[in-house]
Amino acid sequence: MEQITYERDGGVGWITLNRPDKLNALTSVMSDELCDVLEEIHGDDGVRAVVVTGAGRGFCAGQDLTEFRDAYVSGDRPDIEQHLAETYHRLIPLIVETPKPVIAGVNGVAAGAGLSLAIACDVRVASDEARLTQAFVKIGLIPDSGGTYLLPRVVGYAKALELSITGEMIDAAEAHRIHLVNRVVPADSFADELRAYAERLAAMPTLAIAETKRLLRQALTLDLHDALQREAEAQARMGKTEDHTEGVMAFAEKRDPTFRGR
Ligand code: LHQ
Repeated sequence: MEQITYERDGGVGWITLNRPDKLNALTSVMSDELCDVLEEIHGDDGVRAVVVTGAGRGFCAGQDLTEFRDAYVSGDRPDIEQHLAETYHRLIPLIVETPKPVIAGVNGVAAGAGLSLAIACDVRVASDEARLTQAFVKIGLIPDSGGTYLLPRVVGYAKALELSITGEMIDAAEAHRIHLVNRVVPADSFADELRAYAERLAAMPTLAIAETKRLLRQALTLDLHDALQREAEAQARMGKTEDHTEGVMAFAEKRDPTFRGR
């Protein structure tokens, strides 16, 4: 792969956006590589948690604007709808809908589609040097790549609207205050804290996590009675897993459980 790296370490799959000189701005190549690796991870039972992070000082500065600038300079108007369909409309659902927990390791600035990428992940662990912006409006665009759908679900409608129409850059502390990131850690211990968090999730019962992701997502559009019914059906399945028996036995025997995803 040219623009990302992928490495499996124990139960954690590490995806690193790797264009540090351009703050990991997203190109079509990078998007394709991300999709390919996410599809590979989907079929790899050994991967129990996934991390997406950035090389260098940025997490992801959004769409690589040089691709568009070059076209505009030469008088072209690229088909943005087609571009979105071929890139982010493949990428974002692959992250949201994967049964595995996905952690965004927000090591530095996240802008535009880079912020959408972070909020498509299930959890955001940020360095205290990270900055976040819905940059789209600053170049006359609307929040794409899931930006209108995901951000209000994470921070609420009013804050999502404000961030989207101002393009305001916020620091990690403010992002934490509005629940845009789940935790903030000092830059010099970021790598260790991110690893510890990912390993902790990878040791959890993967079937229960997969069902929880699916149920929470579905419940956003269900009424209470339908949600209760889906919970009951899923809980019946979970009650038959080895992981559930192991959890109960470990509790009774006052030891740590070992979950196997069965
Ligand atoms: C970049 C980028 C970048 C290329 C930094 N591209 N090189 C969908 C469909 C169609 C069209 C467009 O977009 C979309 C979705 C979107 O994502 S729209 C939003 C696109 N992103 C932005 O508008 C953010 C643009 N970047 C910035 O505002 C700043 O770079 C931020 C605030 C992210 C960081 O600022 P600084 O820390 O001051 O870094 P810098 O600006 O000096 O950037 C470092 C280098 O990275 C620099 O390259 P150079 O060769 O001059 O050292 C930048 O040109 C490059 N870079 N973002 N998106």
